[in-house]
Amino acid sequence: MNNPIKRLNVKDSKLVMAHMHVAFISLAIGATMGLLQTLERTGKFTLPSWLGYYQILTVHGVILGLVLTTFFIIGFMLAAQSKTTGGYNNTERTMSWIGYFLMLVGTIAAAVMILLNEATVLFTFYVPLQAHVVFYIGLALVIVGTWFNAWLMFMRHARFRKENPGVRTPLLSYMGVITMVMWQIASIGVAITVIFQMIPWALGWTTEINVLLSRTLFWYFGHPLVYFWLLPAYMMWYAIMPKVIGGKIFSDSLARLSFVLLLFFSIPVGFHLQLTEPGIDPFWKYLQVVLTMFVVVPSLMTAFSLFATFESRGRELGAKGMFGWLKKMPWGDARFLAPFMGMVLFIPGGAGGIINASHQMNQVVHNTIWVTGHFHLTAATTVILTFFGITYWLVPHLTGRLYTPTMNRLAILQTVLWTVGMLIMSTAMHWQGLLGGPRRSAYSEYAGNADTLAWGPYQMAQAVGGSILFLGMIVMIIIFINLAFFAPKGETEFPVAEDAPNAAPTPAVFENWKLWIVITLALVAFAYTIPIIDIVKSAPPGATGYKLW
Ligand code: HAS
Repeated sequence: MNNPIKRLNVKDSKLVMAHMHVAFISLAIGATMGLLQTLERTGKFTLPSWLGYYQILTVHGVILGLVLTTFFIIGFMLAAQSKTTGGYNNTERTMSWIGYFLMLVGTIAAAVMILLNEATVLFTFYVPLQAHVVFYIGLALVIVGTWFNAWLMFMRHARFRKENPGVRTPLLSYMGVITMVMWQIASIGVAITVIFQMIPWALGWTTEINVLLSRTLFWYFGHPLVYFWLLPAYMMWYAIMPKVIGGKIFSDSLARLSFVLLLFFSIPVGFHLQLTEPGIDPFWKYLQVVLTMFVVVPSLMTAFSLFATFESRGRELGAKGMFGWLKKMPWGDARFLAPFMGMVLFIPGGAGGIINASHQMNQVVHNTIWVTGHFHLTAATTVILTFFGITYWLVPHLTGRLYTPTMNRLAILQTVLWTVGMLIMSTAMHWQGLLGGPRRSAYSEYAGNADTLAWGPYQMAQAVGGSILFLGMIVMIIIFINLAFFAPKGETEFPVAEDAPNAAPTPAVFENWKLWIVITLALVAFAYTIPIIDIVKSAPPGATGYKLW
């Protein structure tokens, strides 16, 4: 059993902290851009002439959606694996450092191009919007950097199995490996479009590009991308949260099963983001909508498991009735409160996702600001509040400092600011979206026409929410800097939960990686082979924008 107080070895701690520094610098830059966007959209604030609306929108999306998340997730998963398997050896650590520097160089290259206004292509960098080639090379480096970390995690998991025959692998390491297997399979799609389509096109080697193929390869990756954000939050909910509330893991097998299902169903569903696009046969859209409904199931299993964890702990403490456990939870502990608020807001966030995925209803909300409201509830609240909840104990654990009561009070304030700010902003976005408000639009584009009046109150509400979130970001950065550099020296627990005493043994089949990978690839082949052949074959030769490369 792990000693929760025993610090991660110093070399692994430095590695993880290097990731955390990049993540929190990104938070500061990205959230500031978010504030500027909401202010611009009120019409009461004009951006300086050298800064474009779509430029800051690109910085916001890339730096928060791609950089913060990737660095935080890899840092957290490395920490979790190191803690539960006994740490990395020099070769494994070197692989991770190589990955880290590739990601860092790639991020800086892409960021410089965005700041020079040479890559104002939003976080989805869809063609035919074109960026400077250095932006695409930067992205390619980031992806390759993540692969180094994926392979290092696979190697460490395999080494644990070899060194501990017959022993069940640690749940956190298992979940990290599933997340990275999914990432490895999915990111090949975006790597192909970036390396074989976008880079030659940006260099002028090709003059035409198959837009639909590129978008399809992007969304083949784009849906698992959002699960790459979600799964580390689920790691915390299943394997750490029970310890934070003083309870036990409800079921190790159920947790592993839901991760295996998430691996199966999170990749072959990218068409649910392309439901309104011509050129894809409706049959394949329908099929992927059905598979999307399957991917909801492991999230419902997660909700069930969490309710069971909370209720079991509540009953241990004397709670009665269906929701009596609510009174027994450690509300004064931000390590609990922040992720818990993330879970609560995932209920409307997930329901919104099911609406999006329902083909006909998607016609109402697609490309409206409803979608922006959806991902601010899921990614920017559920996932990010969970990441903040992790930061409160992970950073002081790594730096050998204390998570003090003062920082905990600030962290509770931060949770309240983030929850309230996001509720106001995201509700206004959902509402405006239902009325047909466009997803991305600068005030300067429609100033003076009827929309100025129609959207005014909603955009004002979004600016109020955005300003509260900006305050929340400042509080978070203060907490991070304190825990990283100034908090008193001491020992902070790395909470890792244990099984319930009467838990049934976990079936050995969960380590049958060949089986899981073959099923995943078979589902991908089933959902994508024919439509991709169609997309390539039906590309009108010579028509601008519709050639293969
Ligand atoms: Fe989504 C668009 C469908 C989940 C992120 N999504 C997006 C975009 C992003 C995003 C970034 O089908 C925009 C992409 C772009 O730039 O165009 N989404 C879904 C579905 C789900 C879903 C079906 N999305 C997420 C998550 C995200 C995310 C998670 C980030 C992390 N999404 C879509 C669709 C679109 C889309 C369409 C395209 C829209 C368009 O037309 O453009 C599901 O996976 C959701 C399942 C979740 C649940 C909730 C389970 C609840 C739990 C909490 C339990 C709470 C407890 C506390 C225990 C079923 C686990 C209880 C306490 C009490 C006090 C009660």
